[in-house]
Amino acid sequence: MARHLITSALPYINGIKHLGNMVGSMLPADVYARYLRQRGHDVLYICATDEHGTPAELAAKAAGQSVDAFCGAQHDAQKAIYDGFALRFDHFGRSSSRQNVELTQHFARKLHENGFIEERAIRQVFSLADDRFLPDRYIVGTCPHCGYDKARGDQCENCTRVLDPTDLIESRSAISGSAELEVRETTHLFLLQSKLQAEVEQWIDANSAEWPTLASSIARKWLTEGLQDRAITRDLDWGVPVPADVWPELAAEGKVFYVWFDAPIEYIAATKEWADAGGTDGDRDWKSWWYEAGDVRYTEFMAKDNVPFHSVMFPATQIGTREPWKKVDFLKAFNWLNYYGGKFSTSQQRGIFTDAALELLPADYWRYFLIANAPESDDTSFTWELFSSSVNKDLADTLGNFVNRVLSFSRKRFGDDVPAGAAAGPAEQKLGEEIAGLLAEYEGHLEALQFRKAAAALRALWSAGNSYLEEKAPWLEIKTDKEAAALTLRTAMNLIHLYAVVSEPFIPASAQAMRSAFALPDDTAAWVTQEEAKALASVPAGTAFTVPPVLFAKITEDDLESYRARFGGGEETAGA
Ligand code: B3M
Ligand code: ZN
Repeated sequence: MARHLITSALPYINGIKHLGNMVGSMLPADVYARYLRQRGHDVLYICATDEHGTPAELAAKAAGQSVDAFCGAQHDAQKAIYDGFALRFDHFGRSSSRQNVELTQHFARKLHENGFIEERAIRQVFSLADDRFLPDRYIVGTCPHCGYDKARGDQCENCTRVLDPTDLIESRSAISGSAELEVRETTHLFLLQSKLQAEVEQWIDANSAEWPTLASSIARKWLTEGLQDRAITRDLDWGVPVPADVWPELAAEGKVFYVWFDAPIEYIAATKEWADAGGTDGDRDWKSWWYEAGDVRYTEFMAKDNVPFHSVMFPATQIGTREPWKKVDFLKAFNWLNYYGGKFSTSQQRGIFTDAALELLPADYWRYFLIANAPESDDTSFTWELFSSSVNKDLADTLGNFVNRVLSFSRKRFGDDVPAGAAAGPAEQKLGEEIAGLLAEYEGHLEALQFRKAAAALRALWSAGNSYLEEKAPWLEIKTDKEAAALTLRTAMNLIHLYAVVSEPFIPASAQAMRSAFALPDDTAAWVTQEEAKALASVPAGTAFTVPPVLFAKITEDDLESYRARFGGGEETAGA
């Protein structure tokens, strides 16, 4: 059996993430990791905060903190939220770790030894007032094409034209607003990606056949346009320093690696962090997951804007080391989740942020909704109306109500133990066949990382229970044939147990509540086999049970109104 290595794109440190960030990376990765663990696979799910770069520096400055203190606090804040969402990382690391510094420098040394790094002098804008070089997007001015006065040095937001900072009229620093700018010469390290183009192309040809089209088409596009050599250092105080043994002058000038150079290396370094944190248990062999790891299947999760770095640039970096680093086997990419047709926006605080979401409702509501509506084949839109109808219909009515109705009715009529009743008949046999078929479908979609389809199959499993119950109508059976009613209830309770087991990847807390309704001391089942699905007899007659509190509360019209008022809704649909 293959070992499964799973990573989700590293959330950037500069603030709390919104639901769009969550659905495109960490949440589906967690669902997949949970599923594979339940199926008995050896799984390692790694994520971390991405902590370097100018935005981190500026956010720290805005918060009046040192970058170090800011990142520490923000890491903890993000981690607490992800715990709240029940994301079960094996390790949630930090790209500013010692391990990542060492490994990033190692990668750079190897690339240098193999002739893939070159020093080049470039001309860059320096701000006297800020006493620093400015990245292109921190230079603002008037667009020479359309006259927009807040155009950035890399692009004009208004007319979308790509710009060079020197194109701007009346340019000034976006940090201080100062117009005292001058162009200075500075030396940077360049990664010679052009020399790696052919090898990356070969690797893509051999490995991307089963990737989603969204991912492979982006990779192809970049390769067709041709890989450009790329500056991998920056003049910043915060980042992985250039190793002094190889580049003494640059190190003395305080150059650090560009955030996108060290961030993907953190996937590996975070695995080292995990191993180092494991003390003496000896099992945490980070290297076997990443180096000459032929038996490992590596799956990455990310939103589409991160695909170029993961499909082309990071593999180029790995290939250039001439070391046998594990490269991605399956790249699962997502489109955007929009908020009423416009963008979720961190800078404009538009949409729903993960901390606010958890204040409103338990994680399972969000987990289910987001995965069931994941933007897999297209962008999708969050609306409160869609959210509440999906929670009310699927979670409250179809699943929650079934669980509650069955258990309360049985307790009222037959007491605190699962009743025995008649032997299973044709209706139960038919139900078992149906459940087994739907379960196989569900498994197939999860294996194929088709999350919306998996959610639909799960919903169909829940619905099948409802249809069975309506058909058998134990509340009528009880009037004429107690044994028949007991059979129906026992079968329905077995469905509840099956739902608890197989729904866990989506709604872990509710699954736990459903499962612990039954006093089954030897209940270690991680998954349900086809035979077990057909038999629906894992919970035998005589098992004691309790009725759990209502699993999912319905979202009312009043709730809806207050959510809309608090978060803004349909009125601002322009694509801001
Ligand atoms: N931090 C994603 C972002 O901030 C970026 C991902 C890094 S993955 C190595 O958009
Ligand atoms: Zn313009």
